[in-house]
Amino acid sequence: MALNAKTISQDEFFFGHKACAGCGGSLAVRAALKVLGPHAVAALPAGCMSAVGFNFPQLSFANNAMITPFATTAAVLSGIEAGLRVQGKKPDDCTVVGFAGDGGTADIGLQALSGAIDRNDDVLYICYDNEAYMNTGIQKSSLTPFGASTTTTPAGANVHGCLTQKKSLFEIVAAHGIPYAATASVGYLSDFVRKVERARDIRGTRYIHVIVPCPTGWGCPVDSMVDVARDVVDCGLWYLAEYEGPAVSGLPRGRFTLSRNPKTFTSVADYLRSQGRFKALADEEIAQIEAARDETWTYLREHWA
Ligand SMILES: Cc1ncc(C[n+]2csc(CCOP(=O)(O)OP(=O)(O)O)c2C)c(N)n1
Ligand code: SF4
Ligand SMILES: [Mg+2]
Repeated sequence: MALNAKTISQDEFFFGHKACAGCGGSLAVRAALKVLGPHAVAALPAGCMSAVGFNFPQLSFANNAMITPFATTAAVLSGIEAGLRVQGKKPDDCTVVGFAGDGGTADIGLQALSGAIDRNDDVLYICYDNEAYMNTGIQKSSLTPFGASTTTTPAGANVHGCLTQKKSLFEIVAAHGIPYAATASVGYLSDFVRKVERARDIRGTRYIHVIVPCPTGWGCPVDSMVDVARDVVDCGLWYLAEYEGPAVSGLPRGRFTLSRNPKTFTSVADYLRSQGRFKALADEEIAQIEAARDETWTYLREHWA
């Protein structure tokens, strides 16, 4: 059954945590666990969601949940899945799920994730992407976008923030031929919930990459988090898509599909100007970001629409 705002569980599985007001990451974890239910087993590496969720003796998960070393989310998921299988637990009732940040996924945890996909371990990996190492004070990761000011890419007179481009992690994961992968945003929560539900019901490795604004690190008002999470999609700097690998699509190289293909985009400048982390960007740099968006979408519309 397709879940929606009316039919999703009223039970809470992630509550009483210490996340900042307006934290997008905590909304992603909360919504995903409502879909996965009380028997899901969660693993979280070092990062904001483990820091705010495990404050002994006040633990914020109703599910079984544990913290992993920073690099090992996917390897720990593989181990939990093997243990549950030996105990005769059914994967349909007992999703093994990881919630790891962008740093924990795209940087230090990438080889463990790649290994799990290679073995096609029966686990769901959710990367909550707040575009920097937030828990340790806003350092750049390989998912920090061009132009964002962080403490390791500070905006100054000559350099206006991060000089590198955001890594295309969704495509990197898909290139493994994973059964299912998707991108999402907490600004389009029903789309995210649908993708978690879909991933729950597919066997083998599944990956969801969800954009989660962080008011503290992005420099946006706490009550605009959901709007910012919609804006990044509406202005075309983030796209909502799915990949079905050979096992699901029946096609040798799998299939990409756009979940949303807007006819027109909202203003990139308005999106960037709504956040303190981009405030040093010059008009020419914003034009450069917009041109890159157009180039990306020309490809997406040609190949994924
Ligand atoms: C091996 C190792 N290196 C560094 C750290 C310090 N550390 C803890 S959380 C964190 C930031 C995590 O960033 P991200 O994965 O993006 O999650 P976020 O904090 O943004 O939620 C770092 C660097 C650690 N715990 N272990
Ligand atoms: S710093 Fe950002 S990601 Fe971390 S708890 Fe606060 S709002 Fe959430
Ligand atoms: Mg992060």
